[in-house]
Amino acid sequence: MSRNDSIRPRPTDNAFLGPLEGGSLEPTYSGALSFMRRRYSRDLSVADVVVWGVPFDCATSNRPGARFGPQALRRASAIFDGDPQFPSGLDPFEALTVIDWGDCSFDYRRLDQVHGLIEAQAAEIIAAGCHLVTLGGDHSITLPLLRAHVAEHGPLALVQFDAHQDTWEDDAEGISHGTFVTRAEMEGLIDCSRSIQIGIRTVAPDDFGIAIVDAYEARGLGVAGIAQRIRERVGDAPAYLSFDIDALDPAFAPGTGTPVAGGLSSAEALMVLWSLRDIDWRGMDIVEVAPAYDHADITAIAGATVVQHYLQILAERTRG
Ligand SMILES: [Mn+2]
Repeated sequence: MSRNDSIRPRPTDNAFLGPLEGGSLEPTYSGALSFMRRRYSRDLSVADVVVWGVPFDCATSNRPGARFGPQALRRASAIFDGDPQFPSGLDPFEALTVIDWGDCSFDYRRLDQVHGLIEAQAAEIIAAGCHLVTLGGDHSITLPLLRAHVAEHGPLALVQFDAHQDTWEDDAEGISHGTFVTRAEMEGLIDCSRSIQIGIRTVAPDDFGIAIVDAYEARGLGVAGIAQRIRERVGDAPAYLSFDIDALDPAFAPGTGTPVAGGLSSAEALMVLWSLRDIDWRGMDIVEVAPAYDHADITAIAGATVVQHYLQILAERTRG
């Protein structure tokens, strides 16, 4: 190698320039930070999995700020840039082609249009045969995401990690991050008899027959017990994972809009998720990451790791 070769600049923006599969030697603090350093692309013909952001938080009841969630999750995910990953020990991108689609576009002045735009853009990605992973955003966005997934797959079992049931009364006219389950039940999007919520530690008026493993019960059951309850409930039904970061205790996820003490640890939640490799996942979202209340990226790192585990699960499934 000549001296000139050794000082020739290497591309640092893998998000635009790098391979769609394989790793990157880029620093985790430079360049355009796509999710896990995947290529920014809208070429759905090459992608197995599409990660995108929905930076919307106008349906929050308490502290806003989840609109900054996608950026924080991407930044925290840069450390997971294509090397073998824990716990599979394998590089998920050897089995899966993952692109970062960028963010959902909508006009913040037209609140009544936002859910329709989320649904339409999600539907386009899903109809192309891609598995969709969404970085939120507040929990209201799960409603249009479910509509888009159900149009393709039929009604889904909902596996919801959350401090809140999100089953408050809803007249089907407004949008709220506390009623996406109510609306999903009203619209027949979820099979409540196959659905389950984990980490609940608030009380809402209705459960629609959805099974609940509340946070204290979860602590008593332990990781294996929680995972068994989820597997027994969901069975072989096609399933959607909605992970509200406030399922975690505020000690593990302070950066969220409606924190509640007494939740899961990040290790417990990640171990449960990793135990669910045999569930027929059809899509997922991670919601309510609000970095303005975060400290040392604790919440963003936990959220990015949830998605990193989910991508490893999809990669394991591809490997067979
Ligand atoms: Mn929620």
